[in-house]
Order: sequence, then C-alpha cells, then structure tokens
Amino acid sequence: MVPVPGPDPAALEAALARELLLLVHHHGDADSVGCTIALAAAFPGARISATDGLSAAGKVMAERLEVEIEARPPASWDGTVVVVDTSNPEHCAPLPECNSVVVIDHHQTAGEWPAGTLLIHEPEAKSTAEIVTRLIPELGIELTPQMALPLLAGVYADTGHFRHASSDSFAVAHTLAAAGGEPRQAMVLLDRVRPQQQRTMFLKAAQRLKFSQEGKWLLATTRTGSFESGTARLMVALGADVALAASGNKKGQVRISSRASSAAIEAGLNLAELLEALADEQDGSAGGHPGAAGFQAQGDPDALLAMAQQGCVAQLKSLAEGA
Ligand SMILES: [Mn+2]
Repeated sequence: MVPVPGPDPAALEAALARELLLLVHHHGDADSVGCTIALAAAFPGARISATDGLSAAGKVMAERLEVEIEARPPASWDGTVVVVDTSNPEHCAPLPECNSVVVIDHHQTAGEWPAGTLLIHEPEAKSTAEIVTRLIPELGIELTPQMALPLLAGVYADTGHFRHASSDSFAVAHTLAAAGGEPRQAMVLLDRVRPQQQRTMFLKAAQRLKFSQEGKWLLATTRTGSFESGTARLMVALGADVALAASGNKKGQVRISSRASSAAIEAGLNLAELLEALADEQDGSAGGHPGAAGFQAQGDPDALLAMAQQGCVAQLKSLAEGA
C-alpha cells in the first residue's frame, strides 16, 4: 500500500487528538458512512453527523452496525471537524463553525476549504475508505474488525464491487480482510431488500414483458406503473441487449427509461441519441448516456413506447450493417 500523502503528521495528530466530529456528505453513501464508522471506532468518543440525509446504502449500513448518526451537525464545534469523502464544502454544508478542520477525500478536485484546513486529498484512490485504511495504522492505531468491516464495505461500494478497482484497492482490501473485515459480511452489509411495493411492480412489469430479436440483438419492452429505470435495468440483467420500460399516468405524462447491455453499447448503440430524437419529434424531453437514457412527454404510453422501439430496431439494424 502507498503511504498517505498530505499534511504535516504532527499537525494532523494534534488535530485528531481533540474532540472529533465526523461529518458525512449530503445523502451520505456507503464510502462516507463506512469511513466515519471506522474513524469513530479508532477515536472513541467521536460523534458522527449527517449533513443532509443518508443514502439508502448509508442508512442500512449504520442500522446494521448499530451506529448512531446524528441528523444535523451542531452549529459550532470546539474540537476538530473531520469531513470524509467530500470534495467541496457545499457538499457537507452547513459546515460547523470550527477552527480545526480535517478533510479526507478521493474526488478529482478539492474545493475551497476554510484556511488552515488539513487536507488529505488523494484523487488516485478509488474510495475514501482506502485512504482511511492506510491512515489509521499510520497514526499508530491498530485496525480492528470493527473498523475493517465498514471500510471494506466502502471499498466494495465505491469500486463497484471491484469492477473499477486499482491494484491498491486490492492491497487495501487484503489488509482489511486480514484485520478481521470478513469479505462476505462486508458484502451483506451493502445488501438491500427493496420494498415489497417495488418488487411487486417489477414482477408485474416482467409479466407484461415482450421481446423480439433483431439480428443478434435481443430487444425487450414493457409497461410499468413506476420504477421505469430499475425495470429496464432488470430486463438487461435477464438477458436483453436493449430494454425499454414505459409508464403513463392519468395526466397523460409518459416516462420511458432505457438500458443497454455492454455489448450493444460497445457496438455503438446510443440510447440518449435515440430518445433525444424522439423527444424533439414529440415535444418532450430526454437525456442520459449511450447505455442508459430517459424520456418524458405528454401522450399515449403504448404509442410512444412503440416509437422508441422502432427507433431501437432501426439503430440495431444499422449496427448489424456496420459490423
Ligand atoms: Mn467515495
């Protein structure tokens, strides 16, 4: 593992010797929540506070580990405020009034933090958990299972279960597993069971699913009441190369969400282009990426879904010709 770069070690140690308030960024994710839980274990007595809610993953992690995360930070803090996984003060506003701030982050660019902030900024790290894993032993504190487990979950989450991991992510993961962060348990920590209402909606959408084959590509469509993007994603997981899920409400608002398999994206399919063209034609709006795009307009959901489907067929045919 590479050493943690950053501020003067003596200054950092002095800052961390004070009473700590650990801050999670807005809508705190598994990486930020995992880091604060580990730091609170490394520095007993430290308090953890959200700044504007937690993500579903962050909430589940805190609940399962029975760690209390305060909803709002106090207006001012006498000790040191430690902000994790946050590139910019706006993402954890309101930052408590405090004359000692430490920031530990892995995002690309660091924002304007108050003068005197001790910044540990490592844009090469794939998760803040990786930085914290190296930092804790450097401060002379032994990594315990209580710290290792949430940190390993943070690494899992931010590397997309190691799909975007660097070799250092693996070195860190090994350190964490060796320190008692049980890999299977860390993964379970991130598991979420969707609410039953959502699962019912997905199953109904699956009942209505229709699919066709265009050359070597499988195109699936369905109608749903809501959760269009989750539905489209699940249709790709079932085997579709292109999936379209449409919903319509009583006011005549139609939403279509689309997803594509990596093979179709690689072959040149562009769902954002396709749905943007449809939006121009139908006076709607659309946006997204080649492999995941959304569309909204007024109209008939079945008719709009059929148009989007025709657009997909045309694109898939041109891919086949290009290949
Ligand atoms: Mn992160």
